[in-house]
Amino acid sequence: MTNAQFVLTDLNAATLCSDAAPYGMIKNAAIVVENGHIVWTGPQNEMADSFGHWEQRSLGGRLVTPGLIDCHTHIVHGGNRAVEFEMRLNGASYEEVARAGGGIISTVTATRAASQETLLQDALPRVDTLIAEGLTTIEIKSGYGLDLETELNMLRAARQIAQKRPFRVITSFLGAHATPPEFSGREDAYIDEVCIPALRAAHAEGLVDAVDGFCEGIAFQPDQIARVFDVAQELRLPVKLHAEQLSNLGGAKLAARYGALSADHIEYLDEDGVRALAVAGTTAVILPGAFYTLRETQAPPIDALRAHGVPMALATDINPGSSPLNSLLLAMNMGCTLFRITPEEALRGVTVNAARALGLKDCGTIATGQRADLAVWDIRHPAELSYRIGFNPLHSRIFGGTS
Ligand code: DI6
Ligand code: FE
Repeated sequence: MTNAQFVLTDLNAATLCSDAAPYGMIKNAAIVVENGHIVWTGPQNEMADSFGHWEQRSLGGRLVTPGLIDCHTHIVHGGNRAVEFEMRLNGASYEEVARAGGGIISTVTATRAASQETLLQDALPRVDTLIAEGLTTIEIKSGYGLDLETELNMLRAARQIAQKRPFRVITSFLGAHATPPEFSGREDAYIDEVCIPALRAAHAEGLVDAVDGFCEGIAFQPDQIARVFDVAQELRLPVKLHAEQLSNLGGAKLAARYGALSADHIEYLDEDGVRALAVAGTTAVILPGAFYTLRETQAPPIDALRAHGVPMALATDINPGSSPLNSLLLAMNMGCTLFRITPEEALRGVTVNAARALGLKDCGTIATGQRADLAVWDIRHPAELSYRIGFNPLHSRIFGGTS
């Protein structure tokens, strides 16, 4: 439904705007929308009379939150790794799986073999599942091409999603995700000859909103990531980093040095790293789907992040290997149960702090001047979003003022 001016009435709004009331909750609220943006919100009985002449849409006492934001996904990729999953559960070792063509390189092979159209068509059902959960913004990474043409194709497919669906897409260039077989043992050459030229080409085509990397023993060392980040800086692109997922290489400190938007995974982050994130104003993105799939036992340092006031975001990390988790609501539940974050932290993690992790200032809360990206829920209390497992109480979604 499109109408340039309307008022949502009879609702409770979890605005996430302030810490004063839990969830920034406004009971018996109204939200006034004009030209795709929120122009007023507050208690309905305080609404100016002039808005009373606009179209009124009663939400029957439902709960409204900002549209949800998945700030870390690899949702565009070729093929899947279900057979590998099955092989491992039938007792195959990691080496056997790798010899049979499994692992991240099997996704690289499948992604290279796919056309841009196939990448798009394969991603759309996954995207639709997220939209049905009230998401209005998604971040999508490259990183399964690892050659110039395929990295660009992934980003083009990601951008196309925003043309096919009412969904905002933010892209991250993740050329420094893994070393492709043709550069095996020559990581530096891969960074210089493929990753950096691909970043420049993708940027020139307007395909890059941020630059990401995977700083890990099995991926790239801090000095290699730094070379990519130097180019990001030159291109005036913000950076973010997969840091401290499996070990501590000082990735968070590196990210902080570059004023990163976010440091993601961070199971092995130590207190020094937390401090560095706090000083830099970098958001910590926690990804319980990968923790769960890899049967990791070390949880991110939630207490230290809280103590140092580091904002926490929460995302799916949707990818065909370590996190085939296609539900942000389930990620919220997992964040609470596996990492002991609170339901309020989970909701802030997929709204206001997810926006922060993407450098977005016009979404993630319900406030005057924000985009009218809203999710309307058939629930009474916002904790219900994190509490149930495998249940989707979405009533309706408003994207840029359109439902
Ligand atoms: N972190 C991960 O867990 C993966 N990539 C990353 O940056 C795994 C990707 C895959 O297995 O396909
Ligand atoms: Fe990831």
